[in-house]
Amino acid sequence: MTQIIHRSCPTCEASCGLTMEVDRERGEVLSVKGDPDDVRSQGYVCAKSQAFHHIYRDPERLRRPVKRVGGDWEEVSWDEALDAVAARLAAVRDEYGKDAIAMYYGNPNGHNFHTQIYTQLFIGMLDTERFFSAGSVDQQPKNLSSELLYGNAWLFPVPDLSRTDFFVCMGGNPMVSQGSLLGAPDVGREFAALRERGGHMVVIDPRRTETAAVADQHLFIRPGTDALLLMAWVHELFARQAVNIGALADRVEGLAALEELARPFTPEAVAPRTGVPAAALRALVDGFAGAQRPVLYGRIGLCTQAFGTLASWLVDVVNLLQGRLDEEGGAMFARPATGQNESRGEPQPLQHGRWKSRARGFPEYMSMLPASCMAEEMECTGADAVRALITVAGNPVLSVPNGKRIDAAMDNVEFKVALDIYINETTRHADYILPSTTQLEHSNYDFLFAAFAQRNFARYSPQVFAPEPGAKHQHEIFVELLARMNGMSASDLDAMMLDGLVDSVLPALEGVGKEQVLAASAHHEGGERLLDILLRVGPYGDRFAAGGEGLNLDKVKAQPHGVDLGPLQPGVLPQMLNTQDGCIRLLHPLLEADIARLAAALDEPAPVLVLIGRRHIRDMNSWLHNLKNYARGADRCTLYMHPDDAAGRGIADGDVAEISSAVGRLAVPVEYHDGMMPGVVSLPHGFGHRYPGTRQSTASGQLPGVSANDLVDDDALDLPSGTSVVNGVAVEVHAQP
Ligand SMILES: Nc1nc2c(c(=O)[nH]1)N[C@H]1C(S)=C(S)[C@@H](COP(=O)(O)OP(=O)(O)OC[C@H]3O[C@@H](n4cnc5c(=O)[nH]c(N)nc54)[C@H](O)[C@@H]3O)O[C@H]1N2
Ligand SMILES: Nc1nc2c(c(=O)[nH]1)N[C@H]1C(S)=C(S)[C@@H](COP(=O)(O)OP(=O)(O)OC[C@H]3O[C@@H](n4cnc5c(=O)[nH]c(N)nc54)[C@H](O)[C@@H]3O)O[C@H]1N2
Ligand code: SF4
Ligand SMILES: [Mo]
Repeated sequence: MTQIIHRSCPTCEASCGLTMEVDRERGEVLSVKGDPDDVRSQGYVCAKSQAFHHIYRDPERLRRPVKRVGGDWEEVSWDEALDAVAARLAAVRDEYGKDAIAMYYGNPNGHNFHTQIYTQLFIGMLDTERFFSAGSVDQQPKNLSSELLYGNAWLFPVPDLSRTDFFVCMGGNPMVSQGSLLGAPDVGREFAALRERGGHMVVIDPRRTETAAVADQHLFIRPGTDALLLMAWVHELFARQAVNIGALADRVEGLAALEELARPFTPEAVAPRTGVPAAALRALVDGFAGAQRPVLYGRIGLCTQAFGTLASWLVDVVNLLQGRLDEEGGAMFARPATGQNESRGEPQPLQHGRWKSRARGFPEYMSMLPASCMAEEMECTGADAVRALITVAGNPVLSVPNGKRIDAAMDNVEFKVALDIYINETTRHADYILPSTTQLEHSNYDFLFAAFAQRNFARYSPQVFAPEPGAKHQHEIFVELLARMNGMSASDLDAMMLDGLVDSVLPALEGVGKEQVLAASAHHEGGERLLDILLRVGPYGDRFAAGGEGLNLDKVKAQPHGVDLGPLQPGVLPQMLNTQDGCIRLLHPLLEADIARLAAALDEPAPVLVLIGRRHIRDMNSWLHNLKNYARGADRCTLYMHPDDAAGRGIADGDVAEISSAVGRLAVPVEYHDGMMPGVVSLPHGFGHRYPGTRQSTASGQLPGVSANDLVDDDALDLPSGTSVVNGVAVEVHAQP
């Protein structure tokens, strides 16, 4: 029998609403379409909306644990696999210490509510100093900037696209990525509406991107120089006496020191490095100042570069200095129903530098070491050796700089386990692979991305198909491993989670006791019970008042198209700030030290040719390539080159050329692209499905491509945050003989 189910797409941050026609008995998805009644996306979907049910169906996806036997794989029972893995991990920990276990955490974890809520438990109990994640090839500079400015590493200002009249986009390509840290289904519609109401849109990017194509103006910038451009913008604001903070003025500290630090960065001084003429920058500053509701937005191109933290921080500073932070049409703060953006009362000290990596002594940030340090840590020997590696929904061999070195270093590690659903470039090394259920087999809640969405909303997604008997959800795998490693029962650990959560919310619930919280949420199970509690304590919650107003999970579940909680509100930041004494301190020694490094960079010679990345609408990092409907079409793993750069090197359109960097060398087809800034070439990441022993025959057969990360130098880091520099990599390109 066919049934209609509404849920959100778990593939990217937009989290579009879907209408799925399914036959539950036969486990078949008959169609997936945009849900016209979804409170946010109103029917919009992109080409990847079909991805997750094809993943569910993919015959090469793992459904049961596998164990490596020589060069082959053998299916084993869950009990056998969990017992064996837990025993080995516990033995390593007991003999060599907790830091002999390394762990890498990948991006899909962020799209699964249950995994997210159990993550703290898993990471906390493993407690390894060798913890790496995709975050340090992504948003970690923004985390650091937010932690320094607002006291909450996950409190990100989002550009209020529906009300701005002047939108400046740097280092993001939302027309393809569908928006990141700005949560908007159908951003194309937002941009069209902006222009229809007479607004103006500027894109600053080393490539004339798909987003630049729908903007009023595009400015080329040399990769990695955004912090220089933005410091010059700040310089201009002080020089023009145009700093006007507005409502937050009383809370901002450090203006005089910032003015002093910005002094050397005049538009003329930075122009030779940025490639943006001083007059063009001044015109941009004029345009922004002359608009009613301007806003500046920066994304991954600003994070994963040499001055990622400074550039990310300066985006907020530029908005703040012009009164555009926490204001309508400016950079605003979402208020997710699960409460993670609310002030937590007690300011926490900055989590930075509490320990260092063994090999290069790089400081930890947010309990993590840079993913770019992973290979060298696995190369350590003796007392510092990594003896076991856990990867959780991640593919660092393709997604992390110098992936070939990671691939080789994995051979040094005696025991490896992957919590993953495919045998791919990374997991092929594992001794055991423990595959979780996939998205259709569990419920979901749009948790992380509601914290930086364009509108406040709450959205529950029901489970579509019952998992195969015995199959495990990711968080169950976490719990079962921890239980076995620590001689506890899984139910003890679940009880610990519930207890910890209830204790943490009680102080915010005057007059409500623990018993009441437990009784009122008792009809929900597992992670859903935790979700119910978070919703009820959150800013729209019913606060456990029976029959009262306010949200709880039952009410959210009753709204299959999502609950609209209204547009973002101005003036919410003071209640969200978590800094000492409630002030926004503009500067911090980490930033000041990096501004000195930035000043020194003004005089350094620039490489002749540099590499940047790009994304394609049908890709999602490295992991959708095994789906036939996304593997079709022309090769998209090509090197975009400006025709002059290519012709000058004797390379014709379509030729296979050799590209080399400090760490690697690849042969790749060149595609002429007059939208490239001269001196800049572009290659997408997530390809390179060429390793033996994987089980993704469509990926390796139909679009293997090459891995951009075989060219990216793992030595190069944004120093304050430890984020990989994947944009602005010095390369050479030669015609092949
Ligand atoms: N050069 C360059 N490198 C980059 C970037 C770039 O722009 N340029 N971007 C970076 C960014 S932003 C990111 S987020 C990272 C991504 O880096 P990663 O997260 O390491 O890589 P992915 O390719 O997303 O790998 C996802 C893995 O999760 C598995 N998986 C998918 N769904 C599930 C599931 O439901 N359960 C389990 N257990 N496993 C699952 C897949 O099989 C795959 O192995 O890449 C980064 N790397
Ligand atoms: N289709 C698709 N969508 C995705 C993903 C995907 O792989 N495919 N990945 C998802 C993930 S994990 C993330 S984190 C988001 C990322 O979302 P976005 O940040 O929008 O990602 P990109 O499309 O890589 O855009 C980065 C832009 O920065 C530019 N750039 C590179 N270097 C510089 C520089 O030095 N300065 C400036 N100003 N610009 C620079 C690039 O040319 C590119 O246009 O996308 C998500 N959405
Ligand atoms: S934009 Fe596409 S991939 Fe992203 S949530 Fe919407 S349908 Fe899914
Ligand atoms: Mo990402």
